[in-house]
Amino acid sequence: MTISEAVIILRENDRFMIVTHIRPDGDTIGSSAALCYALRKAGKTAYLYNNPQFGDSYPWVAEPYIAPEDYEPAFFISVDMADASLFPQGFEGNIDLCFDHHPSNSFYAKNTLLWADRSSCGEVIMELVKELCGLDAEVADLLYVAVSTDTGCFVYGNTTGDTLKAASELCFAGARNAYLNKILFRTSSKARLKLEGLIFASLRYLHDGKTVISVVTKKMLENAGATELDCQDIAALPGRAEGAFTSVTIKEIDEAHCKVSLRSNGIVDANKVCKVFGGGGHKMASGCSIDKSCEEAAELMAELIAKEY
Ligand SMILES: [Mn+2]
Repeated sequence: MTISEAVIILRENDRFMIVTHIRPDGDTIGSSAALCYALRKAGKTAYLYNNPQFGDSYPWVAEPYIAPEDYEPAFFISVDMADASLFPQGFEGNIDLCFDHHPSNSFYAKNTLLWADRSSCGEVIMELVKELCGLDAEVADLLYVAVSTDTGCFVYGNTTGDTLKAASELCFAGARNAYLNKILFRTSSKARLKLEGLIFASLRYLHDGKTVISVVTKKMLENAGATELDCQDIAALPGRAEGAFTSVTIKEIDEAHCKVSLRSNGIVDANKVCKVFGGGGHKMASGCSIDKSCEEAAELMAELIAKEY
């Protein structure tokens, strides 16, 4: 389906309900809010389904668009959702139209507009908004949240010329890039900062520094006053060590269980190592659960990784 075809469908329908995915991130929230704003500007009634996890990330983005309890929608749209298993808690409807950028999209919706080569759904929704009502400063901010968060502020490997072109267009339309970058990427809770300090101070360097292991215990979280929300993306921290090929983050669940994230520069196959414990993912990023203590898990991972160099 093309953008123009999607716009025709949107113009023919009304009373939209836009659905974000479980554990909503900046892309699903920013893109949905932008679509909602644009539909309203085009004269439609539109709201976001009240995802119970909206409060966990970027609550200020979704808040103005959340549907009241008595709202009766006639047309359902999903944004940034690859599969119906990612419906938020409490949502059991069918989706009329899906906007997505995940190559793994399972085509669960009646109609799907999929741009699998784009960094974020924000890039897709931006083109839609341009045709529906044009970009203005308010929608540009929302789309900037989407595109910047899915690319780690234009740092991850999914950032392309198209991404930077989209970001440029958003800035010309009035997106407050410096202001948003400060809020989104350069501000952390005090607990998060303390936790990062504890993590960096306790990194273990093995195999001539090629392997870096971080063990994150419940005690460390307690000392930092950190909650689950303060732990987002901690698996990215040990890999920042100079000379690291492989980084392991082991998070304690209890004395006999832990969660392991493995990141690799490609020399060690992270997927192969995690499969030993029934986990998996990609060659450069994988995860698994191990029914052992953190210390035992650290030893096992170190042994397996050593064999791969
Ligand atoms: Mn996304």
